[in-house]
Amino acid sequence: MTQVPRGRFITVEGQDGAGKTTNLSVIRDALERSGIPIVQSREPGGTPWGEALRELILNYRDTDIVPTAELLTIFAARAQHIHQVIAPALSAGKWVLCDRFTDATYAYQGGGRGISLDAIALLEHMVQGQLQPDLTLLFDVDIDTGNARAQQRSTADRFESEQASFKQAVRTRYLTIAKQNPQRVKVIDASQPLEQVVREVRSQVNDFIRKVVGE
Ligand code: T5A
Repeated sequence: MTQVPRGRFITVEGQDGAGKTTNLSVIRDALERSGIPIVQSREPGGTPWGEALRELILNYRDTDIVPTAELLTIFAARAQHIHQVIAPALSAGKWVLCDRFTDATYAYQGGGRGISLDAIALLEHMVQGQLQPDLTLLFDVDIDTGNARAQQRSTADRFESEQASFKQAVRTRYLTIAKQNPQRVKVIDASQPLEQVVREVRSQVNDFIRKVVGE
């Protein structure tokens, strides 16, 4: 019987400026060296409609956006992203590498905005069904270092403009998620020099590839 291929789903997470985007190319390179076909994407976004929503989510500033509206918009973009990009790629045996996914919703909308975990879990179930990342690299860095790095790079979006207490709550929630899901979520100490971070990222990804190939 022909074996139906099943891709794997890898996500990167962390506070703003932790170094996720910088390390995506390292992960991509490790996968490509192993001959793994990949699709790279990001959230919010990943589809033309989702990218339009991303612009609203990150940069719309004319009025206060209520947390529930923000949450629903993020899951709207995610529903389209899963339907149009993630699920078809995984079914075709490709690996999906995504810059943020639902852990970010638990961290930012749950930890940061204070929305209940039950409300997020309800939408997660509705939009994703059983779909979960197979591996998540969480780039963890203290708030001041994250702020300084994010400022180097671009003007602040709605989340980067938040108070230190919001950012601390985001970080705390991420670390809680990692503690609760030690098999899936690997914490990278992103305060280290970039060369050391890159070494750890390569090592985590190569371990994961070996594990999958050995299954
Ligand atoms: N969001 C998202 C939600 O609220 N809910 C959700 O459900 C989802 C999916 C998305 C925003 O949306 C929110 C969270 C986010 O605020 P984003 O583009 O993912 O926006 O957000 P950022 O975290 O801001 O992503 P960035 O690409 O801007 O930051 P990165 O990727 O963490 O950092 P990076 O790699 O760009 O690095 C920043 C700078 O630091 C340097 C880099 O060279 C760069 O200049 N750097 C280092 N310097 C020294 N040592 C190291 N180890 C370094 N690593 C990187």
